[in-house]
Parts: sequence; structure tokens; C-alpha cells
Amino acid sequence: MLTVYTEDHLQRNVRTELYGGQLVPPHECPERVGYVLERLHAVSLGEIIGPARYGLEPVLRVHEPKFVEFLSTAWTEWQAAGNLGEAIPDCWPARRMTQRCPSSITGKLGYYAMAGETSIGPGTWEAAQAAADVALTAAAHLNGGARSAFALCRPPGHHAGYDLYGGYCFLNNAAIAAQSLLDRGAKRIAILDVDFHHGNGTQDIFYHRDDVLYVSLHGDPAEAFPYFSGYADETGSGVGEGYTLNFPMPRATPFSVWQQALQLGLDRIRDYSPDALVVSLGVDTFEHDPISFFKLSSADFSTYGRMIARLNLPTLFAFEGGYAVADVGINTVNVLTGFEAA
Ligand code: SP5
Ligand code: ZN
Repeated sequence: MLTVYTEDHLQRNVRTELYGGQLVPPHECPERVGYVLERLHAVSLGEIIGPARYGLEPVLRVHEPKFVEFLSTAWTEWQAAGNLGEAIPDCWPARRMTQRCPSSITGKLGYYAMAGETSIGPGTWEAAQAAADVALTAAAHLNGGARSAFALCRPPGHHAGYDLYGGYCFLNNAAIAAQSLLDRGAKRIAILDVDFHHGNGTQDIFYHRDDVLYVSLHGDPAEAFPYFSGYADETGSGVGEGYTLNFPMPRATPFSVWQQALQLGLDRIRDYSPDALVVSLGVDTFEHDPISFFKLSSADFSTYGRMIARLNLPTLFAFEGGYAVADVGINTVNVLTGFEAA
């Protein structure tokens, strides 16, 4: 399997995450990708190439122009305003407040953020744009006839909505890739999101559409981030009704239960008969993940990689979460080798 990767992700190296009432070193750190690379080499998964540059056009197919403009200027504006730390919001357009975008950078952060844990720093925008290019390069590879490709994206993407960032995500790499596959001739794309968290951003972008089926397995939003998205009764709207499928699951969910939900999701994807599959591949379902609560073992990742392969679809894996840093490489690559072995 081909991997697409760039060291440009290193440009995102913020010092702070708002966590437990403290500013701590971020869970979503550059070392995560280092462990994945190390494991890719160890198993000789295949060639690793750098991304092509696609510019903003494919990004603007799924994100709002003013949001993208905000992301590209946020750090400069934050610094120019005299702030000493990294950029974090402190006020949101909550119920019954106006939804107008302020001109103040602090106001804009609250307007565009779906969560406050995610700091913006120098290089955040450059890394986010590079991650989108990584996903687009992997999509181009599928278009060229490949069976599979691994987009080693960082920062991750599935919490980023049409005009929302947060949950460590800025641009929705998986959604950008899915849209580019449609724009290059695919009629239907399925997105399978196996990250522990609900991909609220991906759901948001495609909620009203029937040309992208979104299937997600995740921690019950009543108990888990992102809290305000991912219930089973969120099923799509308008022509998109029935094209969003959510499987929220409780604390301590073991692989035996998770696997049953996965099989139901895979059955739905097979019925949909898509031209290709995009997998939002987060490995924070791992039993030792520090911020999540499912109980998958490292071997379980291989098992479900094989299950995904049985769909026999061109498949793009886009890297998302996973914070048991030293095990992120083994778990991620187990999915890919499981897929290849099937
Ligand atoms: C891409 C991705 O996996 N994003 C996850 C973002 C999660 N951010 C908030 C985490 C808050 C976790 N609180 C857990 C408390 C554990 N005691
Ligand atoms: Zn996650």
C-alpha cells in the first residue's frame, strides 16, 4: 500500500491544550506520526511519497471561504492583537445570541470553534493545508486505479465542519478527499469513521447529501467528546435522509460488541454500492488510550482491517486520532496490514 506523508506536519507544534482546567502539552503531538512512520518501515508496507500541492480550490469544495480565510490569518491576527499565548477562544455564540461573525480575532475564534481545547499557533495553517494535500494526493492515487492508499494526515480532520474547527482538526482531510473523488468522476462515496470520537465535521459537511454515505462508530455523545453530535437518531436531512448512520457505544465497549456495529456499518456500505471507501482511521479506540473509553487490543485492529477489506472497494485510509502515543504506530499499521492480508 502506498503512503502519502510530508514532514510539513511538524509546523504544527503548539505547546498548549486546554484539558482538565489546565494548559497541558497537547495529546495530538508530532511524535504520533513518528511512531506510525517507524512502524510502516518495520513492516515494509510500501512506498512513501510526498504530496502534490492542490491549492485552495479542492478545500473550498467542502469548507466556507471566510472560514478558510480565518484559518489562514488567525495566528497573525492573534499576535498582532498583542496576545502572549497561543490562540484559544473564550466566548461562543450560544443559544439565543447573535450568529454574526465579529471583526475581533478573539470573537472570530469563538465564532469558528466547535471546541476550546485546540490552540492555534505558528504553522498551524501550513500544516493543516499540507494534510489536505496529503489526502488529495492519496485520492489521486485511487483515481489512478490503485486498490488502496494511506494518507498519513496530521493534523487530523474529522471534527472540522463546513465552517468549524476544533477537536484538534482544522480542515477535514477525509471530506476533502471524498469530494475530490466525486469531482473526478465517482458517483457515490462511503466514509467509514472508526475514530473513537464522532466525526461531527464530516457528518456536518455531507448531512444533506445522498452522494456520500457517512457511517461512524464512536463513544456515546452523552458521555464523550464532541458531546453535541453523534446520536443514533441523527440520520441525515432532505435528500440526505438515511445517508448518515451513527453507532454510539458506552464506556468499556469491548471489541466483540464494537465489531458487531462495524459489521452492520459495512453491510450498509455494501448496500449503498459506492465507487470508493474513505476510512477515517483513528486508533483512539485502543484500550490504553488516555482520553477515550473503548477496549480494543492491538490484535483487534488487524481483525477489523481484514473486515474492511472484504468490501472489496478502492479504499483511502486517512489518519485521524489516537493518543496512546507509543502504540499509535502498531495499531494504525495493524489495520493496514490486516486490510492487505485479506
Ligand atoms: C481527532 C480526535 O481524535 N480528536 C479528539 C479531540 C478530543 N478533545 C477533547 C478531549 C477531552 C477528553 N476528556 C477526557 C477526560 C478523560 N478523563
Ligand atoms: Zn478521536
